[in-house]
Amino acid sequence: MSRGKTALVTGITGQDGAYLAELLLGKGYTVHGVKRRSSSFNTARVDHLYNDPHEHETRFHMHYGDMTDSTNIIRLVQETQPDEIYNLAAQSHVQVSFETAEYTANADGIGPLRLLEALRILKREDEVRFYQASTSELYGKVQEVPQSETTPFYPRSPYAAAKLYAYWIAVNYREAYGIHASNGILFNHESPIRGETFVTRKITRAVAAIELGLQEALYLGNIDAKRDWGHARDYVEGMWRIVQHDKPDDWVLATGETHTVRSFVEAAFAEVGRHISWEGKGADELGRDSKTGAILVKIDPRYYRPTEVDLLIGDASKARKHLGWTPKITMAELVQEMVVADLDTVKAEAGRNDRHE
Ligand code: NDP
Ligand code: GDR
Repeated sequence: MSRGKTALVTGITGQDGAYLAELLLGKGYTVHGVKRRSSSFNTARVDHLYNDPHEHETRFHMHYGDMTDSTNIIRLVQETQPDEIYNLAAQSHVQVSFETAEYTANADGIGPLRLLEALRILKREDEVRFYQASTSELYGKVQEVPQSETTPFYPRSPYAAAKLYAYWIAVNYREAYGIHASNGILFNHESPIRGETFVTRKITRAVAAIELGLQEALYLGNIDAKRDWGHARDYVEGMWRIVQHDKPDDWVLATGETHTVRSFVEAAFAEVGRHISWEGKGADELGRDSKTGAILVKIDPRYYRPTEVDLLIGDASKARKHLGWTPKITMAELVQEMVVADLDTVKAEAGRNDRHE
């Protein structure tokens, strides 16, 4: 167990930030998380870390910050004196990046540059290890499968283009200034605390709401897209291993399995005992409950993306060999955990709404 290290984690209020904070606190780290000022509460995923009656409270600190604010970033690095920086902050929604392309470039592309420059300005290039949250979206248009560290990139969204800059600036600062900067090229990873507009969570929430009689149907875009889905808990363990590795490098973390959005839908409904039968094509396709005939899934072309990433399947053999990392949670276990959690969450929300009526 590594004791006494200090980590600065941007994006602490997001899915990965919460799992990573938990992991690092468990390993004895002091964790400084960066959160954005928001007009409503945005710390739900990490609130339990404050409330831990044991020692977490004194080793978990939150600071206001934003990836678009250079002076703030320099000050945070100076004040927290981290041994390790995990840059997880990003406008991380691919479809939203088509609407907010310039902001996404600023936060996701120039943001990491600001952190790396802070290390130079503060003359901490030799003392701090840097993790950049890179992504399988870099592969974009299919060049080869499975995708590995040597597969060429072909970004298909403003998000992926911004992350491409971040990837290469991390590589460049490693080569130019000797910074221990590593990229984790992570394939999709999900959990019960996944953001509600990503497709897996949108599906599991809808399955719960339909099962509880609170929603009629689920509207989706391209259900033929294929993704390599793992569990966030496994992937934050991989991030930590990447940073502990002596040599800074670039690493794929993936399960090596791919599934369509359609099959995720089927698996999620199966958790509540419903079987989906499909009919029609393209935007007219429907998913029916094969017992009752009720239409449970409809296509809404508004969720189609201007350019899509059709197929992701990762080859994580380098991480397996050199980091000893393998994902432990299967997709079936992931789907089950998410549906069970959403049945509870949606029920609790409905109860609260009833009391307010
Ligand atoms: P989330 O969207 O759940 O979390 C993103 C975090 O970044 C949130 O804490 C958010 O704050 C914060 N953030 C957004 N914009 C800014 C900004 N301008 N300044 C400071 N903080 C900001 O993402 P995940 O946890 O799923 O992903 C973590 C990282 O990994 C992201 O960089 C993502 O792009 C990348 N990634 C994710 C994968 C996945 O499958 N989950 C796969 C590969 C890469 P707030 O809560 O206030 O919105
Ligand atoms: P992705 O995740 O774009 O892979 O990026 P998302 O869950 O948003 O989409 C996965 C696939 O599902 C299709 N899809 C829909 N997606 C959403 N969000 N909503 C829908 O209604 C819907 N219907 C079909 C999409 O078209 C897509 O093909 C995630 C993010 O976490 C990124 O930050 C990260 O870098 C990558 O994973 C790896």
